[in-house]
Amino acid sequence: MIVHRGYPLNAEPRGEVLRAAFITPQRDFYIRSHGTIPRLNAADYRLRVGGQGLTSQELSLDDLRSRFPQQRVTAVLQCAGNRRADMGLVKHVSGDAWQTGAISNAEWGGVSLGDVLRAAGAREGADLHVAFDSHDEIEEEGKRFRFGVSIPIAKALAPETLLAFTMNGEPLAQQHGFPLRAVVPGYAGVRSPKWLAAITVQDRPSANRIQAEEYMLFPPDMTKLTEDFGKGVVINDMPLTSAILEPSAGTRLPAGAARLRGYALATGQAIARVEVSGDGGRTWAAAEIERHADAPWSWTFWSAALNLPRGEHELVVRAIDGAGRSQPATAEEIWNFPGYLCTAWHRIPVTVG
Ligand SMILES: Nc1nc2c(c(=O)[nH]1)N[C@H]1C(S)=C(S)[C@@H](COP(=O)(O)O)O[C@H]1N2
Ligand SMILES: [Mo]
Repeated sequence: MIVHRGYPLNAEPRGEVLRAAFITPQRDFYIRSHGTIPRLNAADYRLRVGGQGLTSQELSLDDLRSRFPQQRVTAVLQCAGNRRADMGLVKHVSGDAWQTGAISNAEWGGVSLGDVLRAAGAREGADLHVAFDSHDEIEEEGKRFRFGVSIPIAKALAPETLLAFTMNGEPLAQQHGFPLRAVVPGYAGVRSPKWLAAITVQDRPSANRIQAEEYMLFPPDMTKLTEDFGKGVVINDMPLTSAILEPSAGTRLPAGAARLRGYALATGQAIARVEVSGDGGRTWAAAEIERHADAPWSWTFWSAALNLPRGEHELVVRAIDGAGRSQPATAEEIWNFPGYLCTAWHRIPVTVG
C-alpha cells in the first residue's frame, strides 16, 4: 500500500496490485478515514433508526439478519479525491495526493437500507434526506466531532443501497467499517459511512461538517480563502472515469509492444469503449475490454497493446459511455482547490529503450 497518512489512516494499493483482481481483496482495498478507527463489539452493537415519520428502533446485527432478506451487490467504492495528484500538477490542491488507487471493487453483502427504512415506516418524499451518524471521532481545524453524512431519500430507498456486514463474503475488516456500514453504489465513497451508529430520516441534509462543508465541487476561481459553501455542489454521483494502472508512471519499457492495463467506470452505466494513445492524445486506438462490468455498479477492466518507438512518450487513456460522453482532456479545465473529481484523460510519462 502507498500510505498517504498514518493517522488518520489513508492508503491506496499500487496500480499492479489493484489491477490483479477484478474483485479487490479486503487487504488490498483502499482505506480512507478521517479520524479514529473504532473497535466495536458485534455482540452488543445496536443501530438506531428513526426520524420523520418513523417508529424509533434499536436493531442488533441479528435483528437485521433475521428480519430482512440478504442482498448482495457488486459495487465500486471511489473517493471523490481519487487522482487528486494529477490535479495538483496544475496548481496546488488541498488534501492527500491520491494517485489512481482511491478506488476498489467489492461484492458487498447485507440487507437493503430501503427494507429497513420501510419497515420503520419510511415513505418516499421529495425533500427528505437520510442522515447517517458514525462512531469514529474526527479532529479538524480545532473542532472535534463524529463522522456524519446524508443522502437523498430516493437513493436510500433504491434497491442497490445496502447496510453491509460483509465484503467478498467475509465480515468487514475493522478499517472498512466493522460491524456495519452503508454502501451507496455510484455515489462518492464519502456517502458510504463506516461504523454506523444511527440513521435518521429528516427534512434537510446532515449538518455535519463532512456533509455541509466538505466533498463539494467549487467553482474554479474559488480558493480556501474565498471558500463559500453556498456556491458548492454536493458531490453524489461520480462521473465517468478511467485510468492506466500498468505500467506505472515513469517506467522504462523495452522497445516494441507495450501492454497497458487499467479500469474504466461509468456510474450505473456500461462503458461503450476505452481508447488509448501512445503520443499524448494525438492518435488513438481502441483498447480491448478484458472484463465487462457485469453488474451496473462495478468497473470494467481493459487492456491494450501499443507499439512504441524508443524515446519519451505520454501514454493516455479515456473512456466513452453509451451516450457518447467522454472525459475532459486536461485536469486544468476541471481544477478546483480541494482537488475533487479529477476525471481528466489519465496521462503517464514513460521512457522506451
Ligand atoms: N465513519 C466513516 N465513514 C467513512 C469515512 C470515514 O472517515 N468515517 N470515510 C469516507 C470516505 S471519504 C471514503 S472514500 C470511504 C472509504 O471507504 P474504505 O476506507 O472502506 O475504502 O469511506 C467513507 N466512509
Ligand atoms: Mo473519500
